[in-house]
Amino acid sequence: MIQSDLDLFGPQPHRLANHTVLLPGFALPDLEAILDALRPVLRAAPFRHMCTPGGLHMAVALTNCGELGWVSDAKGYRYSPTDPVSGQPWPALPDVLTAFASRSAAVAGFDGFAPDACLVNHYQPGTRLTLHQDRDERDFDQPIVSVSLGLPAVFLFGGLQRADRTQRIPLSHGDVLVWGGEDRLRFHGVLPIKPGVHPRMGERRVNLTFRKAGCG
Ligand code: MD3
Ligand code: FE
Repeated sequence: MIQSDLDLFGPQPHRLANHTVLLPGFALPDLEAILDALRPVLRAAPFRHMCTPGGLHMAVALTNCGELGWVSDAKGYRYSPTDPVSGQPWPALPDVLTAFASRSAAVAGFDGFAPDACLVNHYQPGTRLTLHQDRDERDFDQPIVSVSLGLPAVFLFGGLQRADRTQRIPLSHGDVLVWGGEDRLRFHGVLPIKPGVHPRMGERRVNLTFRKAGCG
């Protein structure tokens, strides 16, 4: 088969590590449905800058939907069933988003993924996310699905030790990244977002991460 034939089927999945798969542009066909589902979530639980346990304001603004939402305050990082701003439960995870995350995970080789949490991160130009591990979830056997929207980003893909060397992976509007298994606890981060205006999303990058944060 010649290379131009492959292009007819769109960009192919790209394995970054044993259990990490990049699906370039996988969210693009569902983009408007995803944004429609997100709109009422953002109305009920607007983006906010949370405080770190160290007392600093996070550069990334965030919100959540689903049974559990990731929160940070003086007491630490954890998942909470309620939004600390409203005192109400987080907005439900829209079916469109649950189905999309599950389908993404399946395409990447993780069958039966049923997220109970969707963390929505909002980056402005200059915002970065320092190297960290995601370890506030209960079951590290479950994968995480991440959807990048808006301005492009370079993410840092590290190893299981903070000091391990990092790969730089460009992420574009519509890209979906799925990782699990032995890659679940890799250190990772996002370099400062370059200034720009995305034609659909404006002067921002929005990242959705779908997780199974609770038990059962
Ligand atoms: C995890 N978000 O919210 S997701 C986070 O783009 C977070 O907003 C980033 O890290 C964001 O906790 C990155 C993509 C990602 C990429 C590679 C990873 C997460 C990863 C490798 C190992 C573990
Ligand atoms: Fe993370």
